[in-house]
Amino acid sequence: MNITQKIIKNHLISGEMKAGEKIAIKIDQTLTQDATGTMAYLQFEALGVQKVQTELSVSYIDHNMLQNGFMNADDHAFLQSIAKKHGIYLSKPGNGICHQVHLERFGIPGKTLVGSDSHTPTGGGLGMLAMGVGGLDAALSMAGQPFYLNMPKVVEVRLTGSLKPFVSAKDVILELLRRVTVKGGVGKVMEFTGPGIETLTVPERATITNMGAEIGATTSIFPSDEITRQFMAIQERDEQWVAVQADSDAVYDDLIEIDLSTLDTMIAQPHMPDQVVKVKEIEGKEVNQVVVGSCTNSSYKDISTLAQMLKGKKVHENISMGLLPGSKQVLRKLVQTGELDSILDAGVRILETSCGACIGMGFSPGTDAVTLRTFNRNFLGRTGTKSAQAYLCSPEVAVAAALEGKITDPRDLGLDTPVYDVNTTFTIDDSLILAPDEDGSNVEIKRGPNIKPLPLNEGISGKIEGTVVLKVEDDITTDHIMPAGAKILPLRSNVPEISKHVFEVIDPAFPERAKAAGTGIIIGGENYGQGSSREHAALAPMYLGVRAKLVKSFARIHLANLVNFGILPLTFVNPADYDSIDQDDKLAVDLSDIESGQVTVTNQTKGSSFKADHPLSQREIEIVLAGGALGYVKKQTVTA
Ligand code: MIC
Ligand code: SF4
Repeated sequence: MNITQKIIKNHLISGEMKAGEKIAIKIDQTLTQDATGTMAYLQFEALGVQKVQTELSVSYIDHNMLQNGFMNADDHAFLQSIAKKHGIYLSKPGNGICHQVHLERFGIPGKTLVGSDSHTPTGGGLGMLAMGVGGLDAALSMAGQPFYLNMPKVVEVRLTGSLKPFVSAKDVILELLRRVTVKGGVGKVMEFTGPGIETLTVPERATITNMGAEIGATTSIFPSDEITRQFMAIQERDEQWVAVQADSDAVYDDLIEIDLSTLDTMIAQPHMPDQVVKVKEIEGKEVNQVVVGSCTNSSYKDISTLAQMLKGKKVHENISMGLLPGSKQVLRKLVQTGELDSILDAGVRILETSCGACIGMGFSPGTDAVTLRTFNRNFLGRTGTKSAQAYLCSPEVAVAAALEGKITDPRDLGLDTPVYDVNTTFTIDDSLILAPDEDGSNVEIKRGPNIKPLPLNEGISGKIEGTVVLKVEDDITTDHIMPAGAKILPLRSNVPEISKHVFEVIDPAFPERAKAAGTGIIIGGENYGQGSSREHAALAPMYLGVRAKLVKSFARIHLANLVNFGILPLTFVNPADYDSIDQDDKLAVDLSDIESGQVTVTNQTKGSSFKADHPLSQREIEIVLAGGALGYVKKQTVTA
C-alpha cells in the first residue's frame, strides 16, 4: 500500500477503497480559521454537541485581522468564547497563520486532519492526511460525524536530485502546476516519493503540499521520516513522531517524475496559478510591489533566506516591500538572530503575522501595479485591486525583484547562496494558545451585532423552475463567486450583508437580479468553484435564491459545499448543451428520476430539453432535497 491508502485504511468507517467510490473516514484533528470559523461554529452549535469529539480541534484567528470597525473584533470574541465552551484550543491573533502554526505545534504524522481552509494540505508536509473542507464539514467532524469523500486516485510524484542554489520548493510546485494545470489534481492525492525527498526540510515539503491545493488535488502528502522526526524534536514534540512510509511494493495510479536538479526559477503570471513560465522568460518587467509571506512561504527558512539575500542591501526605491512572518515563533527567531535588523535596514515594511495581503486584507497594490508575491493564489481582484497584475514566486525571486526593481533571476545577482541549518532551534512559547475549559457549561458565548443567525434553505421537492441568473466560463474560482478582501471578509458572519457582493468582480448587478428572479440557476464551465474552501460561495448564492448549478465540471470542495447548503449540482452530459443556454432563459429541472443519476432539464425559453448528470450518492440526494446537511444530520441524530 501507499501512504494514502494506509492512512485511509486506518481510519475507514465505511465504503470500499476503490478510486471514485464514496468512503467515510474518521477525523482525528480539525482546524478552522476565523474567516470560515464563525460560520463553522454557528453550525457546530446548531448540531447541539457539548464537546468536540475529535482528538484535537484548534480555532485560529489569522485572516480577519484588520480591525476596521467592530466586526472582526466581535468575531474574535465569539470564537474565543465558543472554543472555551466546547473543548477547542484557540490560537489568538498574532500567534500566526493557521497552517504554519499547526505544522509547528499540533500536526502528527499518520493522523487525519480536516480544516475549513483549502490549504489544510500543508499538514501533508508532516505526513498527515490533511484536507480542506467547507465549514459545515469541519463542524460535522468536530461533532464526531464521519467525513465523506470519494476514494482518491493516488499519483506518485517521484523526486530525484536536489535543488540548485536559488531554486526552491516553490519552484517544485510551480513546475507541477505548469505541467498539470489547476484542474490536474482533481480526485487525486499527490504522494511524494524518491530520493529527492531526503533533500527537503519539513517546511519545504509543506510549501509543496500547501500549494497542491492549486492543482485541485484532494491533498498531497510526504512520508514521515528522520527529517520529520528531527523537525518535531526541535518543536519539542518528538514523542508524537511516528514513521509513515509506503510499502516497497506500493502501487500508484499514475507517475510524475521531477528531477530537482534540472528545475529553474519559475513564476506564475496573472491571473491563474498555473500560468507558469521561467523567470528568465519575463525578466526585466518593471515591478511596483513585493510581498513575502502566506501559508506557502513564511517559514523561518523562507524568511531567513530573504534576510540573507537582503543583508547590507536596500530595496529598490520604486518598490514597496512587505513581509508577513508566518508565526510568532518565526518572528521571534528573526529578532533573536538579528536577521530582522537586516530586513529593517533594507527598507522592508513589517506587516502583521497573519494572512494579510494574501487575502486582500491590507497592502493592496496601486492601479495597474505589478506585484510579486510568495503566495499561492493570484486570481483576478484577490489583491484588493482589480487592475493589479499579481505574480506568484519564491522568496528568492521576490527578493531579486525587490533589489532590482524588475523581474530578475536571483542567480544573476552574484549573491552568496543562502544557508539553512536544520538544527536551528526555536523558543517554544504557546502562551497565545488558549486551552478550553474542562467543563465549559458556565462559559457564556459572546455574540456581537455582526453575528447574524444562519439562514436556512427550505428544501426542494418535485422540480426546480428557475431563471438562468448568470452564465460563466471555465475555471471560475470561489474568489469570483464570493470575493474576500478587507471590506467583504468582515461580513462572513452576516449572510444577508455579504450576499450583496456575490459575483461582484464579474457582474455587480448579480445579487439584485438573482433576488428578483426568485429561483435562480447558474451555468458554468469546467472546474467551477476551484480555489478556496469558503462555504459562503454556496451559502450566499443560496440566500439569493440559487437552487441549482449546471456546469461542465466542479471542483471538489465547492461541490461538497453546494450539497451542504442544498444547491443541486448538475453537470452537462453533452457539453454542447452549454452553448444552447443564455442568461435569462427559463429552465425546469425535473427531479422525479433523480435516483437514476440523471435529471431532465427543459429550456422553456428555447423549447428544447436535454439530460444532465449529478454526482450525488443516495445520502447526498436526501441532503440536497432536505435543503442542506445541517437539517439532514440533525434529523438523523434525533431519529437515531
Ligand atoms: C483563501 O486563501 O482564499 C482563504 C481565505 O484562506 C480561504 C478560506 C476562506 O475563504 O476563508 C481558503 O483557501 O479556503
Ligand atoms: Fe491565509 Fe492566504 Fe493561506 Fe488562505 S492562502 S490561509 S488567506 S495565507
